[in-house]
Amino acid sequence: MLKTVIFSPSGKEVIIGHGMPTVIIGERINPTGRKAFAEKLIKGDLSLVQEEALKQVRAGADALDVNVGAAQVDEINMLAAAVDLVSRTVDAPLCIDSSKPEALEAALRVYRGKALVNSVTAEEHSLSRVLPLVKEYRAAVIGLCMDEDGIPGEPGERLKIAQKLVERAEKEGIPAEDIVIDCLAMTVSSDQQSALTTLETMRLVRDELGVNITLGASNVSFGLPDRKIINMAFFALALQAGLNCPIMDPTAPGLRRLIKATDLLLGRDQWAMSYIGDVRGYPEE
Ligand code: THG
Repeated sequence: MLKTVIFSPSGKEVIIGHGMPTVIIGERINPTGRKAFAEKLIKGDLSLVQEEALKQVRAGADALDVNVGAAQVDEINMLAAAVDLVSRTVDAPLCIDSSKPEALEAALRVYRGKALVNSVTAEEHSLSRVLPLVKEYRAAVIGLCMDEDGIPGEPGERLKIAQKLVERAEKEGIPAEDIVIDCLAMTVSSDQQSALTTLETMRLVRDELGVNITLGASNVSFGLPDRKIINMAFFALALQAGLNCPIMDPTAPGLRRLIKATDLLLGRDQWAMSYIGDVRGYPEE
């Protein structure tokens, strides 16, 4: 099993690995679905970015996803500015999240730690543009299980895409330990088999490739009432299936504690140190 090491500019490391405690990547620096957040970014106001960075680290995030993508936002300048501000505000490694390679590059240029680049797909235009950046800036990268034909419905087909991502990265000089695979969660409101497909894909990717696994897991409950209980049930299943660095909301009530409890039950928490530390650190929850 492979270990992915990312670190902040001060050198604070976060290690992602199967059998190890789950790494929480905070998702809240993201204007998606948040009008006020997007409006501030359009004006060049990064106050909410800074606020969300502090709030999430205090809530137990191990790393932070930074995404400033929204209509009318100058993403090339704003992503670099946000990455710089967040890394001066909190001591946690960053996951740099943009669909625009130019924005990823500008942000990687200012970042002095080892980042996780979010993301590359198995589409040729993405592989050929993003992998050289990951190599040049000595980053790690999230590979999405999708290609020119979209996202396959079969776990075996998604595994083939993950294999291709690892092979292409290795050809580019990026070791498999620096590839984190996103098996992609879709909502169960439109297809009730979709969560099972994601779970089965994660098992295959872990057992066949040994690489680390992320997921934007809250996608699973879109369009349904009482989303938090669906997210929590899915998390417990997903952690057993191989998810080890979810992109999630660390401030969601109960979710971080559920992850610590599940890690303990899955033998990922030696002497229950992480679970007990969590209860001591957050006695109110
Ligand atoms: N995989 C990878 N990266 C990703 C995703 C993924 N990055 C983006 C996204 N998916 C994960 N991040 C978010 C961020 C916000 C929300 C969901 C996923 C979200 N926001 C609320 C909304 O839209 O209603 C608003 C939050 C609030 O105000 O509290 O749901 O899958 N690799």
